[in-house]
Amino acid sequence: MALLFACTGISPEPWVASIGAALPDLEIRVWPDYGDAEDIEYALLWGSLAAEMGRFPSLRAVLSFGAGVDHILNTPGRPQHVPVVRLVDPAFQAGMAEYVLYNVLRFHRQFDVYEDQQRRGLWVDHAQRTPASRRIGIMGMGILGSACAASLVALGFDVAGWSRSPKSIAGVSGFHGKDELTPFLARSEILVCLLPLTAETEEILDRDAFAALPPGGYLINAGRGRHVVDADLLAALDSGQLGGAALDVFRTEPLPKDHVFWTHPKISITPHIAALVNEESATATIVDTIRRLRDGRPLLNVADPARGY
Ligand code: NDP
Ligand code: OXD
Repeated sequence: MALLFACTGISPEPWVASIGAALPDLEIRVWPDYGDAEDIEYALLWGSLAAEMGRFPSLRAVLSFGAGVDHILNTPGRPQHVPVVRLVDPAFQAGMAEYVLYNVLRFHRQFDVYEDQQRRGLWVDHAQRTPASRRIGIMGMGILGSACAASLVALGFDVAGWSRSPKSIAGVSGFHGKDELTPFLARSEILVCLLPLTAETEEILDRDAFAALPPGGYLINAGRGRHVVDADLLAALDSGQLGGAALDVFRTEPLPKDHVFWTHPKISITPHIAALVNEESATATIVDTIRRLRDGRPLLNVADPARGY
């Protein structure tokens, strides 16, 4: 039986080497050279190949190569009976916390304004607020959102989180469900999106959401590009309702060269790098999942297709 590496845009060699070193008896095949389809028992998947998984009759689990599983669950034609396992790489939490802290501090301390002033040769200072007076809102209080919240609380920020179910997290004001979205947004001067992409969260960051934020608020989006209605974001930035946006994820990735986001003065862009997979820790997680399947032990971090994440 074999593992299929089916991750588009990711070089297979290091992963075949590291997983192979930990599981020397596991045969690893690389898409599209999967050989006899009946041999494929596990698939490591990233990108647009979820519908192809239907051709493997012995498939026991699909392992997402990312924390997000929208690329699998939202694909019609994927084998519905096969469990989908999220990649919960411990390195993601640290990486995402760094990305969020960097961007929160950039907006909080107005470094975006000072960068612009430098370009214009302006020597002007602006009032400095305390972290305790700055209200940060995190949409999505899961593994990544709660790690970011803890880092922001440690710096003294006034942090709130919004999730589907109620949460009680030290130092974080909890909001949950649709009814509490507007009051949550109304107190979020810097809004961080770390939601999974589901039918309920797609295009959640629209005109109404931006209008609900305090005027001059900021958006940091490291969830998915499809959380945002791009035209509404541009309108909110251009009207001044939003003071700036840091975007790591986009509807189309790579972001097309002629996309207006690239040159917008209030948008900063990173190429889906907020939290990158770490080869060592991600390999350990992938290997653990395969060992659990082999030993008949319960799987961890299985996505729930009904919830969509
Ligand atoms: P989790 O599944 O651990 O957490 C998801 C959170 O979102 C939970 O708190 C959940 O609520 C909440 N949520 C889901 N649906 C809703 C809803 N309809 N209304 C309110 N809250 C909702 O995910 P992770 O923290 O591991 O990852 C989050 C996302 O981050 C990924 O799906 C991916 O899109 C993105 N990501 C981006 C990366 C990057 O580099 N840019 C890297 C890794 C991930 P509840 O707690 O009640 O279930
Ligand atoms: C993601 C990831 O889900 O990079 O975005 O893991």
